[in-house]
Amino acid sequence: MTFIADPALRPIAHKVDEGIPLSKEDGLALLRTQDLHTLGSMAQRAKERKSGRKVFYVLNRYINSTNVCYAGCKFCSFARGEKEAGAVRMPADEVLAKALETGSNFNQVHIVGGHDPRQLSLDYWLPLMRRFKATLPHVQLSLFTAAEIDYLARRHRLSYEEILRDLRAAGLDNINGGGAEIFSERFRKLVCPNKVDTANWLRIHEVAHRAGVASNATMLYGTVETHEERIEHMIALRESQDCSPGYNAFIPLAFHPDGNELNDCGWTTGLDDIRVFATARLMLHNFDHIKAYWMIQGLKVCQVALQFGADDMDGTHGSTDEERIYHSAGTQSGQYVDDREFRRLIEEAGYVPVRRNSTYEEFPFDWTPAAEAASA
Ligand code: V47
Repeated sequence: MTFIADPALRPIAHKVDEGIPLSKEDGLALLRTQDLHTLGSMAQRAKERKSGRKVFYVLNRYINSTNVCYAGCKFCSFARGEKEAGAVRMPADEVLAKALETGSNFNQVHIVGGHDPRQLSLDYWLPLMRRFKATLPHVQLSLFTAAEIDYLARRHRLSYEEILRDLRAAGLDNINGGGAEIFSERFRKLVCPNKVDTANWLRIHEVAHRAGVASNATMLYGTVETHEERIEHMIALRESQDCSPGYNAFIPLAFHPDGNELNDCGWTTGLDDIRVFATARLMLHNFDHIKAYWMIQGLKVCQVALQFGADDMDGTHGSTDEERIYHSAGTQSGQYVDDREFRRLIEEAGYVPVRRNSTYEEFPFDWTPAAEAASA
């Protein structure tokens, strides 16, 4: 390591080189440093130890199957009451038809929705998941967040073990990382009191991992959380990964303020975004991937994040009008990015683009299910 301007980062650089887990105080120093050169180079070295020169993306189809939700989270601009203007609730046939519009050359369907008393039920999801697997067997199902699984379990009076066993048997490959918000009871009481609590969020992911379902984890930052709470959130995830491995990626979610009750918090800044990516890469030594999700921080910040520890840009999304969580909250990102654009951005950042699925199996760029079937 060359010259380190911020003296607070010197002992951290040593720990990173020796593979020693970072403490809460280290995390705070990383989040607050002005020495972005050192921060970036430490995070980049940590990234390269995990994934070398690779940066991942997935050809996928993204769908919000329902925005009907009564959880009442204050950061949310997406939720609607079922009779409210703008409520969208897709019948199962429509969800499958939307995925099929994408053709067959994709490797993941990513679906999240609200706590919708009509749609969020096993009677809706289990048959739909089986139809997906019968029609598109090469497409991995990345469905629900832990908040939705908690809702399903309570609704059907099943334990997390039972519900995850049923979802796995119907084809669930991966649980999305949402619903985590910030793992602080102070924060949750203020911002999302009706959502699954921290202990149960973590337990659902741990039970899922033991049932053979992989998962992601997120952190919503830029509202009323403190720096300490951000770092405690990362440490809770690190401990959960140690106790029950199965998290693939950590995804920092920058707050979007349009049209929700936390509007006064405003937008995150580019520097805060970059510090969060790098800090996450360094704190979460037992997570293989840090995802810079282009729709959330924007393609430009996400490309820079590749030099600050991120090694994944998420997916193409495969549609022109589907995403509503971030589009109802003011994102300036579009709805679709093609794989050539991912490759251009990744190569310009000095890395090698790699096509993946939800569980990070790798595919050649020109992989198609038809070509695979022909070569089998
Ligand atoms: O939990 C909602 C967030 C999450 C806002 O696993 C907001 O790859 C910012 O699960 N500003 C749901 N964030 C989305 C989700 C997700 C997102 C990206 C990647 C993955 C993955 C999963 O969306 C919620 C909440 O934290 N969210 N509203 C908002 N205004």
